[in-house]
Amino acid sequence: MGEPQPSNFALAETEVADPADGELIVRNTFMSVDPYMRGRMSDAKSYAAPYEIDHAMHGGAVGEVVASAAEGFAEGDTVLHQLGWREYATVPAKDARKVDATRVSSSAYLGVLGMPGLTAYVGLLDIAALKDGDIVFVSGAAGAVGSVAGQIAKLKGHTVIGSAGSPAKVAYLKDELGFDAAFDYHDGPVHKLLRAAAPDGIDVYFDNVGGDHLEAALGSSRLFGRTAVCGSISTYNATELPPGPRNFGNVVVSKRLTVRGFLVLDSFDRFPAFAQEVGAWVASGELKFRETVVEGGIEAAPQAFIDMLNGANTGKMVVRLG
Ligand code: NAP
Ligand code: FER
Repeated sequence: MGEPQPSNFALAETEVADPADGELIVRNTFMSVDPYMRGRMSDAKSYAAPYEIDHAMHGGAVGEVVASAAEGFAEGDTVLHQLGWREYATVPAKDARKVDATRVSSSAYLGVLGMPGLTAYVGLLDIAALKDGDIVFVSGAAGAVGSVAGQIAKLKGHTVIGSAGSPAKVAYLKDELGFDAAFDYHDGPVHKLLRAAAPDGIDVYFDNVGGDHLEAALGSSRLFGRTAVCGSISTYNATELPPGPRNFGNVVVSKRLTVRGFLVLDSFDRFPAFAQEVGAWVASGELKFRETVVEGGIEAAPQAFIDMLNGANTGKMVVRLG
């Protein structure tokens, strides 16, 4: 289908009934737009069922409980749940989690303190098995996942290289997030840009982008390097299969590389460790985060999603509702 178009979306109005036993009515205050939603707009075989035509889309959201028929939840509570893409949600209480919005904006639970942050944490520490001395390369480094992955690696004492899609993002990585080197992937062939930014090579590649980034990172990997394949956003709007990394067979064997894909849903048991470690860094200000907050309500959400896929965000993109 290529790039999503505004005409792929429709806005609908419906009545919100009183909550049944065990349900909450939540007025959503922020909804998330995420790359994985592009995958759910296609019926290609995947790990998750596609969105259904003429049904509401869904995804991460935070909001305020306005009516509760569930024990443990009261009006005024701030909750995180998975029924975004709507202003009011009828949420089974078992699918809602109370969050503390007194010290950070509730939107942080959609980004640095939520699914994207956990993805960075497990991808880097568990999947890539980060160890002392590793040189780390992160693509999509100014985004929600990448900005956390790169900073965790910095906080653990590593040399970190990042790539992103604009000079402003490169400056953000170097000047604000403390990356050792960063490049704009539009400035030339990625393998040359990476070679210049990481002349000694890399040990860990956190892949958010795929395509020529993956090929370049495998080419720059040192012996026993590890790649955590988190996503391949450069291919999500492709209308035909992209070419594989052409160097795959050669370099994976000769350099004994590990290339491992993962989904955050397999690692929810790591949430407590993540919340403690990353939560402390956020609280102390050692781990910084930016959000791109789109105003304009639910009407603005489709374009925000399209713009996120095209790089309009720095850090996590969310849409403010209500
Ligand atoms: P994000 O990075 O905040 O936003 C997407 C970014 O992708 C854009 O800002 C854009 O930044 C970049 N991009 C778009 N087209 C590109 C291209 N052709 N080449 C290079 N970069 C491109 O999104 P996110 O939520 O943090 O997700 C990042 C990646 O993690 C995605 O691949 C996503 O699918 C994946 N993910 C995986 C899991 C999992 O469980 N495996 C969970 C969450 C996310 P630029 O300006 O830099 O181009
Ligand atoms: C999840 C597993 C994976 C999830 C999101 C993803 C919302 C994202 C995958 C991707 O972007 O490729 O449970 O929850």
